[in-house]
Amino acid sequence: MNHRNWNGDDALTLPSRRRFVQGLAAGGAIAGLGLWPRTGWASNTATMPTLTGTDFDLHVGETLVNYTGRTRPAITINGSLPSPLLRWKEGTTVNLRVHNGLPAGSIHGPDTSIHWHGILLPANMDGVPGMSFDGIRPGEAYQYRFNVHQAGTYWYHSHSGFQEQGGLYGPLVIDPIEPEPFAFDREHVVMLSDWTDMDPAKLFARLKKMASHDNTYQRTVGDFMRDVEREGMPATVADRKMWGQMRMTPTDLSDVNGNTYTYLLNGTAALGNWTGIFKAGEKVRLRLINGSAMTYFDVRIPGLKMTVVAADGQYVHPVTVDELRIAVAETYDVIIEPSGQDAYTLFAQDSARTGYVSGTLAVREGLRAPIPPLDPRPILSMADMGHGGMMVGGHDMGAMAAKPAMDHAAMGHDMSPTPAPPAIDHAAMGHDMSAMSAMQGMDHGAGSMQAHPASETDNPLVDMQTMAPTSKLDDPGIGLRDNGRRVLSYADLKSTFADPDGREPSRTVELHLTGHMEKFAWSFDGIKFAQAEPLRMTYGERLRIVLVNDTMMSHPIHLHGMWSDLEDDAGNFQVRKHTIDMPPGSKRSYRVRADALGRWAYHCHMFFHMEAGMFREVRVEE
Ligand SMILES: [Cu+2]
Repeated sequence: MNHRNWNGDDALTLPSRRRFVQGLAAGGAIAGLGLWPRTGWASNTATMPTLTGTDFDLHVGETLVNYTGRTRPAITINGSLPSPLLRWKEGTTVNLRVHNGLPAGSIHGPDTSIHWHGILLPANMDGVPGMSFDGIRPGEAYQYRFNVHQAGTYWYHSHSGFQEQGGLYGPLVIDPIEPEPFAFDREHVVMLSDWTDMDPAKLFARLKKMASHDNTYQRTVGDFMRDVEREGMPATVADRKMWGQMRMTPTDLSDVNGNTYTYLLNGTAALGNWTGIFKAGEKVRLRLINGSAMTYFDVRIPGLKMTVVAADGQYVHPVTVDELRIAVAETYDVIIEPSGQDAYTLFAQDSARTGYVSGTLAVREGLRAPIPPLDPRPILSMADMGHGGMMVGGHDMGAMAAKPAMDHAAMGHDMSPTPAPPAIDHAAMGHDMSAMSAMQGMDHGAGSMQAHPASETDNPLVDMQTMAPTSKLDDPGIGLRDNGRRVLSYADLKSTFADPDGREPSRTVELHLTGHMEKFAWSFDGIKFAQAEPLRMTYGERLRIVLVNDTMMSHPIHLHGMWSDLEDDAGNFQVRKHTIDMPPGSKRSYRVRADALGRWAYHCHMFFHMEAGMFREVRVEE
C-alpha cells in the first residue's frame, strides 16, 4: 500500500462519507481492525507494548492503521498506536534516544519532537521546537537525558506540527520510591484518544474555514414547541435570538466531535473491545489518561464505584464517585473493586454526546457487559457562560458596567434587539442558583463585575466576554449535573500534602482565555502567540495566575516545567496539577513556583486552540 499516493480528504467532505463516520461513532459498531503491519499487537488485549528501564530507543515513523474501513498513515513510535507505555522509576536518570524515521513526503513530517507532559526537567529536555530545542530532523536523533524526580501517571506526545492529532502520543508511568498511600492488586493503563482519517492539517484548515462543521445538530421545531410550552413564547423567542446573535447554537459544545472522530481506548475502537482482566475481589488500579487532541471524556463503569486516588500523577485524598470528566491532557488514577459480575463496561462518552469508546473489564477475554446509551445532548444555558454575561461583538465593558440598571432585563436587552418582557425570569433562562447569587452580587455595584484587559476591546478576534465568572469548582460540568450519579468535581480534589512552597504569592497575573468562534481564533487576552510578548517570571518567585474564560468552550491550560497549584475559593492551596481545566464562564486561580530557568510553553491543550494561537511563552529568568 503506497500511502504517499494518498491524495487527501475530498471524499470525507461528501455527505455520504460523513454519515458513514457519524454512524460508526454514534452506534459504536466500529470495526477497530487494529491492523498493525509492523507489530503483532492484537487490538483486544490488555497487554500494550511496554518499555521499562532507564535507556530507551524510540523510533518515530509511519504505520498504516484502519479504524473506519479505510487505511490511513498514522505517526507512531516503534510501530504502535498509542506509542509504547514507558515505565520509569523515580530517582533514576533516563536516557531516551528519539529517532526520526518519518519517510520523505509523509503528511506527518518532516521534523518531530517528544514532550514529556507534566514532567519536571531542564528546559532543553522539554521537547518544544523553537523553545527547548530545534526539533529532530528526518534521519536524525535527539538524546533526552534527565533525572526523574517524581512518580505517578503521565503521558508524552509530539509538540511538532499536527503530529499529536496524527497518533504520536503514549502513556508514561513512573514507579515511586516510597510505598503508595493505597493498595491494589493489579493495574491497567487506559489511554483515551481521538482518531481522524483526515490529514490533521486539513482538519485544521476546515476549522478555520467552517468552524461549525461538526455542530450540524440544530434544535428542531419540536424542540421549539416544547420550549414554548415550558417557558412561554417570549422567553423562548428571546433565547433563540440571543443564541442567533452569538452565531452559534446552544448545542455547540465541541469544535470537533464524533462527526469527525473515532474514539479510541488504548488504540482500539469500541468494537475492538479492549479488555482488561481482573479476578473477583481484586482491587484494580486504572490509570486514566486523556491523550486526545480535542475531546473531553465522561468516564464511568456501570455497576462500579471509582475511588480517585491521584490527579495528574499527584496523590489526592481518596474520593469515591460514579463518574468523572477527564479534560484533554489530564490523568486520573482510580481504584475499583469489581466483584459479583464477570464483566463490566468501561464507558467513555464525549462531552458533546456525539460518540463514545468503550472497553470491558472482565475475568477473561471475550466477555461483554451492556453498553449504556449516550446521555442526552446537553443544552448550554446562560449560566454556563458566567450568567449570561457574554457581551457580543466586543462591546465596551466599562460602558456596560456604568449602566445603573444592571438588571437582568437590561442584559436581556443587550443580547437581543427585542425588549425583554418581564416574563423572562432566571429560571426560564436556565439560570442556576449560583449564577443568581453572582447576579445579586453584581447589583451591589460595578466592583464585582469582571474587568477585562484593554486588548480585548474592539478586538476582531474576541467575540464574547464573561461578566460574572465564578470558579465553578464544585460544578461537575455541562451535561453532568443532576444526572443521578455522583460525579467528580474539582472541589473534590485535595492533595494529600500541604502547599509544597508555603509562601503567599507575591504577585498576581490575570490572563483571559479569548476567542472568536466563527473565525476559529483563540488567544490569551485577545493576542495570538505570534504577536504576544513572553510572560516573564523571576527565578524563585511564587506567583498567582488567575484565568478568566471569556469563551463558550472549555480550555485545559497546561504550563510546562512547573506545577500549577490550584487554589480553592478562599485562596488556599487545594490540589497540585499540570493541567487546569477552565469551563466556559469560569475564573480559577493557581500558584506557580518559578523554579525552572528557561523558556517554557504555556498553552491550551485543545490541540487546534493551541495551533490557532492560545499559546504563550513563559520565560523564567534570574
Ligand atoms: Cu482551548
